[in-house]
Amino acid sequence: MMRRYIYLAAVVTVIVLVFYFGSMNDWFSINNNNNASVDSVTEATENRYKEMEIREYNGIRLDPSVGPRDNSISGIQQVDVNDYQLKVTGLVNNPVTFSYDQVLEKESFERLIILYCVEGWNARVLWKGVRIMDLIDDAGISEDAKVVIFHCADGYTTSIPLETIENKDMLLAYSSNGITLPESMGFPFIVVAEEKLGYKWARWVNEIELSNDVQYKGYWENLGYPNDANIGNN
Ligand SMILES: Nc1nc2c(c(=O)[nH]1)N[C@H]1C(S)=C(S)[C@@H](COP(=O)(O)O)O[C@H]1N2
Ligand SMILES: [Mo]
Repeated sequence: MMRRYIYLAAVVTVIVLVFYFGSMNDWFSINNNNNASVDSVTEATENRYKEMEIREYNGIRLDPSVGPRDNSISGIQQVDVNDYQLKVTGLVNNPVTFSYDQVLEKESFERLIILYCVEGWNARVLWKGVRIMDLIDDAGISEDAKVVIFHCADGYTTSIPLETIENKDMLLAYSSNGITLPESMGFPFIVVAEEKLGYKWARWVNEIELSNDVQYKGYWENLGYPNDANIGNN
């Protein structure tokens, strides 16, 4: 009888030990996995920097201008600058069309601005571009224009009140972190929608339309995202 109890106790002890060390092992491997994924994220971030892209500005670290993954509605667009045109249309006195070079001839401005995406990532990037107002002024604004609708090569649209563009002196950028704007970031042009969520940062812009439709909803706005898109509202 006694032998049977000893045998049972031994079996139970072995089972307990197996579970104990087994779970410890799991615990270690979970930790190791965590370390591994932290490392691979860092490496992935590292890999996102393009050759020649500057990584620091006035002692402030810059993020890679290409985001962690592409969520564009129709993938990355390839725009040929040789037959590219940027149009200013709608409620203007005389619609104008700029070539890529004509946009680059305008006075340029450089600004360090963070892009916040609703998906939770952000990127601090040094942008260089022209004032959107300088492009619009060439067309002459009609008195009833209230909103600027940006149209893009992939059919994406988004809008920003004219007043906001004026007050913030918003830029249309052709360069990020010292290099030509990468294709994935909207080459040739991206709207630097300072203090607005990522979906206002129209990429591959090919038309700037002035409108009085203050209710206008772009692609993501139409799917329920707030039209003001202020950072912190989300
Ligand atoms: N033309 C165009 N511009 C666009 C988008 C798009 O799909 N098409 N996506 C917007 C969104 S939601 C964000 S967060 C930023 C950055 O897009 P990414 O997250 O795909 O890099 O670009 C914005 N501009
Ligand atoms: Mo986004």
